[in-house]
Amino acid sequence: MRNKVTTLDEFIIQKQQDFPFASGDLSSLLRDIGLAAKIINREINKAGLVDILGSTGTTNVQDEEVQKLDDFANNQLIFSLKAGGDCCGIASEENDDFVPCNPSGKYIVTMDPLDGSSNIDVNVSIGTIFSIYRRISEVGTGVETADFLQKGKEQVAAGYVIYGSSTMLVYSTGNGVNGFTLDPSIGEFCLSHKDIKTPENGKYYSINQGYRSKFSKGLNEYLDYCQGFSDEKIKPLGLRYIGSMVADVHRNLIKGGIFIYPSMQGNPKGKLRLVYECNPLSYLVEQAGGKATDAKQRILELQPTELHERTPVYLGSKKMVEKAEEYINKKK
Ligand code: P6P
Repeated sequence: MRNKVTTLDEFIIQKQQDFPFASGDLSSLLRDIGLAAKIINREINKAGLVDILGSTGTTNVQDEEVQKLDDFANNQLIFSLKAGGDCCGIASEENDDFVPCNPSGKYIVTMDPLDGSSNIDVNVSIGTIFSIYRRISEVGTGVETADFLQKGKEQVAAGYVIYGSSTMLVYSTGNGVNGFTLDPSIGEFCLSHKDIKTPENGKYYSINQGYRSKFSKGLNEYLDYCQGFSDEKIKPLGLRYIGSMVADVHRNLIKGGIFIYPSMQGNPKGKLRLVYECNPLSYLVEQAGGKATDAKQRILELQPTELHERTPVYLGSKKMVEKAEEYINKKK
């Protein structure tokens, strides 16, 4: 007899019963995202077969070439969230400004609709990242910029979808992290990774070492430590860097490890965006028992000042982040 399968929708409804006074709007919003993810997954899986690979020939606010699947994912998520009616506004990596939705909605969403898009054409895992906050502006009025610039610790939910060897949706509403694997035979995300806890130590570190000449002295000393060259003489760690944040963070979340995109010469704030990449993934990592900082401050405590701002990020196994901070902040 097969074990009972718990679908994402069933799980969300079960969890909602833990909050008897919940109106169900957040549950409904999460289901809207799950639906969009299934439709995006379908397009990604046939990307090699139809003309949706490649670039649209346009660039986004990051001055990055917009891939056709980026556009499709962005439009699908916006459509699904607008149709659901629980969201009053969306901030997306693909849109210069936020997208107003239903003024009666109680929540806002920030998202990177398809992170790692440079990997789309070469069949490497990519991901969708999302964050949900209660709006701070008055329900019934137009959403405002301040709604999107809340500190990450105000998130009521966050998650990602990884389109990899299998497609998974991993999310938290503040009571732990759960992972759901898409079963294409029934078109449902099914609970497969209950209550994910990230190991407090790990054997992988993820960073683009191609930029070492631009890193600080302390960070390079940490990398020497990782490779077994320091006086601490540790067993060298494995370098795993896919160049797709969701894929690197997902592996490290499950197996243990640290993901770093640091400040560097020419890019003091690094590359990754605070509002719709680092905040949601930091929320999840903390919910799974890990740590997320900019080498000095907790990511979730940073005060955003504009939608597309960037931040250095060190996130993953708690003891690994602390070790990296020790090297980077060592008194010269
Ligand atoms: P680099 C993908 O473009 C992305 O935004 C993240 O998914 C990834 O971790 C990072 O950039 C890779 O950047 O500079 O190492 O190619």
